[in-house]
Amino acid sequence: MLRNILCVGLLGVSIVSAARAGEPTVANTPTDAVAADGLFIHWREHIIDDEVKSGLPLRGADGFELADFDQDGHLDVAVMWEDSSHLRISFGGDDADHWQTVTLAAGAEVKEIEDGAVGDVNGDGWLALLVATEGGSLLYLQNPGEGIREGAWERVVPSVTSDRGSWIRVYLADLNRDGRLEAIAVNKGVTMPSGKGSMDAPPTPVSWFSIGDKPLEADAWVEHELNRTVIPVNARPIDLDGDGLLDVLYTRGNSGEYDGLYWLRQERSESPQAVFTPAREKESRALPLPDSFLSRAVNWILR
Ligand SMILES: [Ca+2]
Ligand SMILES: [Ca+2]
Ligand SMILES: [Ca+2]
Ligand SMILES: [Ca+2]
Repeated sequence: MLRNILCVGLLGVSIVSAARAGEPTVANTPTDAVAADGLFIHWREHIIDDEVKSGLPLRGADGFELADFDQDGHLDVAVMWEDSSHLRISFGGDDADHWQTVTLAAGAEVKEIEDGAVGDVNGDGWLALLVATEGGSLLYLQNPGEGIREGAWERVVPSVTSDRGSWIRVYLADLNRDGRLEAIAVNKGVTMPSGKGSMDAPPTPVSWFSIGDKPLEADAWVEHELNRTVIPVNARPIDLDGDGLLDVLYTRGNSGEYDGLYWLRQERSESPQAVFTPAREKESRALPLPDSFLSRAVNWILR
């Protein structure tokens, strides 16, 4: 045993000695990667935001969204720090090492913040943020135009998203092409610290929300269910067939035989049609048909 310890100890010393002696490491090995223009490719890291730079115990950077929030011609990065419950924006500039970072929200209102979406929700030309928090609700933060970097963004929790358990994904898209954005969000329901917990949960919805002209009013957000499943995780607005009409692509998991990949295709018709045509006549507990809607949900599909 002592001999083994000595061997391991000596090996450790020898590795350290080799590194100190300038032996090649993965990082300092000269690159042999060549771009199409004949130049060699290598990488240089720059710190945008972390605990050392900010002085804050930032933990668990998860989602991020890119946009030029202050319209200065440089991309900025909104970062969702899930474990420490921070929403911060780093404003870019000419210098790769110079970023101005502000905290937009921290603590209970962004508890376990997971995901975000960017869009000009109120139509004033400035990009806002809508975020989903696993420990709370959706939170809308409106870009003030003036004082963007002071972090004084007005905000609201859409009342229909309160007390619903965990929200895990959110998107903004103009589903009906009227020039106004709608939100698409996934209500996971149960909270699962560290990704662990019981899967024995009631179905919860994937929904879209009409927002109205005054997004800072909590009751302006009206929910419309698209789907329910046990612990839903993702549903993305995308024009899957390129016909100019946004569809919703979603995965349904944790619901047994009805798990799968589903395409909710948006269709248009000259005369009114049933708002939703399910793929099967009989569905699972994961997707109750319209007579079992939540009372606060209004409709499955766009009006
Ligand atoms: Ca910018
Ligand atoms: Ca705006
Ligand atoms: Ca719209
Ligand atoms: Ca389409």
